[in-house]
Amino acid sequence: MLALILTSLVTIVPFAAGHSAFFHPSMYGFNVTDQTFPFDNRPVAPLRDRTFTDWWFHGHLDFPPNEGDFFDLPAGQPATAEIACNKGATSYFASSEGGDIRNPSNPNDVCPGASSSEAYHTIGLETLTGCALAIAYNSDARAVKPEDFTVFSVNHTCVWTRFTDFQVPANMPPCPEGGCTCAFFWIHSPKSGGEENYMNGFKCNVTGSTSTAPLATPKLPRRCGADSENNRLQSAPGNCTYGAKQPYYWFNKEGNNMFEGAFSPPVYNDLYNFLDGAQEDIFENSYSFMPDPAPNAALPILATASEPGDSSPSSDSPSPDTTATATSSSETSTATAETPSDTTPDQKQKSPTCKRKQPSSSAELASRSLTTSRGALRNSIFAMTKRSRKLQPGKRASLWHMF
Ligand SMILES: [Cu+2]
Repeated sequence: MLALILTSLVTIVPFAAGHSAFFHPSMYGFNVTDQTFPFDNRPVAPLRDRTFTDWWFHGHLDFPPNEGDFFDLPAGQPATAEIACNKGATSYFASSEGGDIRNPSNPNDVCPGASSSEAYHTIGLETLTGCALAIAYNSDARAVKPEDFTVFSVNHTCVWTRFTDFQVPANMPPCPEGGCTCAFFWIHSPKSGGEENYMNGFKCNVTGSTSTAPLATPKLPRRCGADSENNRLQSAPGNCTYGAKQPYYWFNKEGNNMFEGAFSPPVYNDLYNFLDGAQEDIFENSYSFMPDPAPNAALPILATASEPGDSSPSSDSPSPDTTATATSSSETSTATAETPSDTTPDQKQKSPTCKRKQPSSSAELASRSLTTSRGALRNSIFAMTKRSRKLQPGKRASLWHMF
């Protein structure tokens, strides 16, 4: 009987077994293999229940990139990263212990031979939760502290494609001598796998700067968006953190800055006021008015938002939409969402199995099976989400009434 129940669970919720990481020669730990540490500490190993030194920079600070290796961040343009479940699935396969495992029929395959739930902890487009790049204006990674990182670019459809564009804000100032320190962050959907953080540090450099205004001091993001899973059908724009925000440090033994439970992980999307694309409002001069967030707080005013002839921004649209307009070019960043084919021969990934949570209630199970069985609706829901983002918060809910 138990076996029967387990079998049906597996049928409903695909088993999640894979992890993904950012790969580039500029990263810390680029040449770390499963043999380097006494345990598998490859860049793709998920971070959870670790001590600070074990999760911070993935424990890879002693494995810096070679002199002169930087990940370039062209101001106002996309920086294309490679994300994969195995170094062998990236352009850097030559230094991977398993050699080239790229999918010849799909260059965007994040994890050749694996299903999407295995590779990216998603059961479809609607459970992609986004990932982020953060920056600290300090060339010395060892001197960088967690509160120094500011998220400057988000990709909501991460980690769906190997080549992932991160739009760089147009006003990014130049880095100091020796470059900046950056990191990739990702926390996946609670619907496809257990609690996991991902962090890969790397050396980066802003190119083509046209502004010298520094970044503002980053603050903690706040959960303020519509959250139907928790019966919050409306967003609370006044309760959001605007401007420069820190990345999430979650579910480790030490150094956490977010304390959400296993079924409500902090994610890089509208739920925490992380718009898709470049975070254009992270600078000291981005806002002319910035009240403390609270459910009924007044909305901040973008310094660049008011134009001659505009009605008073404070009485008008909330900042999320103002900001969305300012960053609308980032909409083009989203890579084509296509399910990678799983035709490649069985490619054994060395990733340890992710612990998958059991659904907490039959109601949740029902909603999961509903989502998975309505594959045809997926794309339209995804499109609705994108559309909903551009609407006034008050009007967003009405979009969803048909569901
Ligand atoms: Cu994983």
